[in-house]
Amino acid sequence: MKTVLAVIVLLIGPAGAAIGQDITTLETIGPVTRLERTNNAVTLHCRDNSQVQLTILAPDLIRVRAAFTKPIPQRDHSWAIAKVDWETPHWNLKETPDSITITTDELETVVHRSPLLIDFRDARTHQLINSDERAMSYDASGKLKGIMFDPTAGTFVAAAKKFGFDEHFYGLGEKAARLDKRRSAFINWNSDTPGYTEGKDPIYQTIPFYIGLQHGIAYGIFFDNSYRSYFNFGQSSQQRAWFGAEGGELNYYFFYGPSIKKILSRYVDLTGHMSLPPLWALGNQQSRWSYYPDTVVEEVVNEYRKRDLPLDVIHLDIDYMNGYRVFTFDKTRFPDPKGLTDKLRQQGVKVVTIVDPGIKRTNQSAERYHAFDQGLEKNFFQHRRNGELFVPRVWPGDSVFVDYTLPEARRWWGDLHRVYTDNGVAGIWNDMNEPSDFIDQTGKNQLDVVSYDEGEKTTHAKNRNTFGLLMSRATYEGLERLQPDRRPFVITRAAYAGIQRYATMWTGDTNSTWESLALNIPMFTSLGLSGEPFVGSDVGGFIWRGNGELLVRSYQVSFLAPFCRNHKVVDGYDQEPWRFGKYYEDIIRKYLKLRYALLPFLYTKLEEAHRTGVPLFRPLVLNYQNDPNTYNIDDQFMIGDDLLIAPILKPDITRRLVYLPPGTWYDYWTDKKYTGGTMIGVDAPLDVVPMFVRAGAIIPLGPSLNYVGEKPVDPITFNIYPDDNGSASTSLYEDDGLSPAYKHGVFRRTAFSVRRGPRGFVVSIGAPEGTYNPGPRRFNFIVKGQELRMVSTVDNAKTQEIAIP
Ligand code: MIG
Repeated sequence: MKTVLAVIVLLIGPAGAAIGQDITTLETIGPVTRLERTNNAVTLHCRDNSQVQLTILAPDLIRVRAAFTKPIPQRDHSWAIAKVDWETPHWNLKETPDSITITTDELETVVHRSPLLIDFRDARTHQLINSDERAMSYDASGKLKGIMFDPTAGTFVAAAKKFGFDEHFYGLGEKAARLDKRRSAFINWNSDTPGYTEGKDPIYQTIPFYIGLQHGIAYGIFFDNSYRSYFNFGQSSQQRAWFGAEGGELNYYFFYGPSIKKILSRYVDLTGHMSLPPLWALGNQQSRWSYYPDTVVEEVVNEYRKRDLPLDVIHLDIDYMNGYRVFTFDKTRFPDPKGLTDKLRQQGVKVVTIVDPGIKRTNQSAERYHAFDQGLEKNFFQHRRNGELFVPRVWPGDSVFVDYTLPEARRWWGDLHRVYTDNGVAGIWNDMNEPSDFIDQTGKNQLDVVSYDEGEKTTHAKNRNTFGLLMSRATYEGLERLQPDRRPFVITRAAYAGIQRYATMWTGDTNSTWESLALNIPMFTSLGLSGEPFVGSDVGGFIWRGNGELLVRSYQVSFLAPFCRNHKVVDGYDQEPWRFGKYYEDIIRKYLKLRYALLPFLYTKLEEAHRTGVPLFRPLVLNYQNDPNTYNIDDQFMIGDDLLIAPILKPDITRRLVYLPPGTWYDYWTDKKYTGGTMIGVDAPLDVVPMFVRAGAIIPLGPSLNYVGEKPVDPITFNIYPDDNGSASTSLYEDDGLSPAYKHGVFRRTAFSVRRGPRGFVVSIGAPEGTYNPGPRRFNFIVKGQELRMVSTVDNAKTQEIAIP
């Protein structure tokens, strides 16, 4: 027995030991002795002098904050939170000798006094949604110090919840894992992990937010703690799901659905809505580590145009710089950056440059480097606790990092981007911001680095996971100031919750393997369930050598991902769409063209994500949360409510099974109808990705484009897929695609609905919402499965009906 145990421990290894840590050895919070009530909160005083504060933010949102053996601290700050001024909803409080109940219109929170256990129930049905398995815990006697990553970080705090026999877990941001996180465990500690494969953990980002779903009823928990954190969804026990962190507060927000969509909306109310990127960010993008000199960049763009492949953006990786000095251009490779961006812009192509956090340390040489000199003079760089400048080693060699927790440093960093905007650069790609350090990738070398942190002067333990968020924020706010009439486009690798306010993301250094491709889907869908809708992955994979088949199948996933960028490592085989021959190139062209045709649809869904937090790239469970068949589907996804895609994720396969949820579905390619609620077998030769449209949908398609804005979006073709009653509906969102004016109502949202009339069909176009006027254009209406079509020039400034005879 002993040897078996030893072998298991060896197999799990030290990381496993930390994740699987038995938190039942920790001390628990004392029983409630009395309470205090304010306008929006109840503070519970405990026998051990601990306090728990329950704040009622919305009928479906309660914050739980615990301080062990001390009062709730006055200071209350989080980089993730966007909204603090909640309008307190109606609520009431009931006390009995055993419990305290806080009731809103939707949620009933019951606190048992001894031991202090919290239950969340549906206020209408009193059904239990989530409950504490044991009282909130803390490591009073330092039992976990030995296995903590940073024993100086603070005291380990944890909350344990009962683990549902049929409970499923979603979200948790960027994890190299499947969609349903049931029976697995994770660590959050932003890490540079090139070539990661499924199971590698942690990777680049920390979004400590998850959604639990049991019997169709969903709740959310956002553990807003940026320390190294642990989430365990019944990995090795059927008793409990728990989360904890190596320091900081036990501070979490509880969201009640019951719908996942409602939880996501609340989550972005709390942590911020994604701002709309420019519409061209939805265009096709091409990258390489690295395209240089300028003539190679032009050659790639020319090749795209010559081959009739759409392209909107080309990325310049680290070699555009003068010796990896951020905010400079290499004078030989890029003698005239403005001339280059002007020339590319005439071909409709925008340039995005990479910007890393490492600023080359140049004080020991005679050389002057403005970014280093200014930052040093202003004292904006990170220091160790002993006052020494912190000198990590990254691409420029010995470097320094900015303390982005300093507001003035963020402003300075943002303003440094003038060299890019002045040179016509259209977007910024933030890499390496975990922050990566070649001296030591674990973070151990940075533990004594102190950040200003609003005057708290805290160490790396607290600030590592928010570094990428704050760097992106400084970049975004800088671009906003430099070009107030343009929407910033920022891409980041590392992040913390709230990142959607500032940056889009990509999933870092994947492999050109089928396994890596298959991971795209659960990663994109999970990110969407974590408040990050604008996601993408290097198309074709980053590391190792791919081939034409893999590249085609990869485009068949990414042509519908918000961020569609082909990118490749420095020493890898070329991977642009034409590199494996005409056969593959022709198929890739078909999908890129389809993406551009679908832009009116994709942009409408992107705006929905901005406004409601519901992502466009969705797991089936988001649309069908009452259908258990969807709970762990990793190889299919949906775009909005209407498109279902079942890509091929293995080589040499030309047929697969597809699950269609209940309802009627149309095959996108053949219009053949299927009845859902079952698996069907479909053919998928290399040029076909199985794709289905929900009956009742209308998919708007724009004209064929080489790039966004090449010509007016005219005509728009509405493909109508009537349901069994002959009805269908959609809405179309349009704006100028470039400026922030949409925030002030300068957009047009039009509702379209179709019904079966006595003769043919009738399209009703609703009165448009918003002040943006795209002018008259031609609308084509095609009723699928009926061979009916109608072309009409429409100025949809008013309500109207059009008959399709
Ligand atoms: O240490 O800038 O994930 O996309 O090409 C590698 C070079 C640094 C990592 C990024 C990758 C980029 C590469 N970077």
